[in-house]
Amino acid sequence: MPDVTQRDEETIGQHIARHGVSRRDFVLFCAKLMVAAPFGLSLTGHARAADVAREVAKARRLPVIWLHFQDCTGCTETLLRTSEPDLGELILHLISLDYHETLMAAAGKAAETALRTSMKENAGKYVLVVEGSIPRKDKGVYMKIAGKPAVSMLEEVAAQAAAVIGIGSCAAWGGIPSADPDPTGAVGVDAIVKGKPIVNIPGCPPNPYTLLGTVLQYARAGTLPELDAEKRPKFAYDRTIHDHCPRRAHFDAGKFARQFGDEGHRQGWCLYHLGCKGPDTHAGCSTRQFNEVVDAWPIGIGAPCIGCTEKKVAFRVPMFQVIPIHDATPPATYAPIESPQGSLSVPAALVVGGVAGALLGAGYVASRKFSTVQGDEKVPGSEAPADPRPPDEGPGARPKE
Ligand code: FSX
Ligand code: SF4
Ligand code: F3S
Repeated sequence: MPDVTQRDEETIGQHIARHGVSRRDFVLFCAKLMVAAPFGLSLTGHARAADVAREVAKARRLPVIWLHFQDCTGCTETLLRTSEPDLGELILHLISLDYHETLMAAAGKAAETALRTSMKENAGKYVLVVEGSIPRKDKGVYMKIAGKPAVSMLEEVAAQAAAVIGIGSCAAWGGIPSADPDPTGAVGVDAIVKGKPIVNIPGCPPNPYTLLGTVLQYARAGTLPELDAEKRPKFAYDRTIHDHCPRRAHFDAGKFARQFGDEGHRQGWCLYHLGCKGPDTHAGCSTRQFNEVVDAWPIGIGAPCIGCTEKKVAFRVPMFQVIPIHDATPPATYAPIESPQGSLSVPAALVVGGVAGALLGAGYVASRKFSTVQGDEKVPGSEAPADPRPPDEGPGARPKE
């Protein structure tokens, strides 16, 4: 781990040069950042990774204070456990990680001093990253750090932060600790912190490049990315897993795994009938994956997506429950690839225009029929299909009614 106690005004470029980081690793990292944030960040809006590297190098290292509450530390793990050790090391050169309970060598009073020093020296300038949910029940008694309830610690450190980022589903909305019966009254950051810009980066764990893209954009331009209604950066959560899933062709062709380990599962067919929540889940896992390992993401290894980035899905909807499809199904027929060409006389064009108008009108009526707006007719086929699985048979079994 680099020297985290050093507070400096040098740029990322100067810092990595001083630490002998290879240009190859740096440009490789920037290429991955471009994949993670192809749109929506001015930082990555360049054609070449070398141009993104030039932009990132100009930014100053942002002081970051990272608090841990009720979590499994998977968010930190996914940030640092790249399959390429140099990349994990490089990430710690990009930010000035002043306080991080599971990474810092200091403990006890020395750790507390590091936190106070960073808060004082960087008041109003540091970014607070929160990992884990905050227990609120019974005055927050279920978690204390340095003798203080987590909820008080969060309020105190957030008060002087420039912005607060909730990393992982636990910090974004409670995550696993908030699952029924929720013994500690677990909540996310924005249930506690008021009056500060808050960015949620859910996922259990989330993609680390979403965090790095957000932090580096803030360091370079002083701006946060555009957010959706759940305070998630749109650049990373604007599409569903289903939109870009490598198994989507099987879904469209009606080829499904019906049981874990059956022929369809072994063939890599769609996992919808095993409870995949990909159609309802906004995240970039299908294109960005994890830990620099090809196919290292749930569906890539044959496990259905549980919707871990969605507040209303993960740890709320049973893992193997089959969900309704809200989007219209693909067309039964496709336009021909080559259509015969010819020219039209004026009267014929008028007739065709009339027909086209009528067809558009019919199309509009049809689209109203296919609409999922409340009060409209239901999308044909949008009802959850009958569960084909037998009850009581292993992990893929149908839940008892
Ligand atoms: Fe939660 Fe982070 Fe899930 Fe774990 O620590 S988002 S339990 S992967 O990793 O907070
Ligand atoms: Fe992929 Fe799941 Fe959609 Fe099937 S249902 S295509 S496995 S996201
Ligand atoms: Fe989570 Fe689904 Fe991605 S479970 S990690 S959003 S594939």
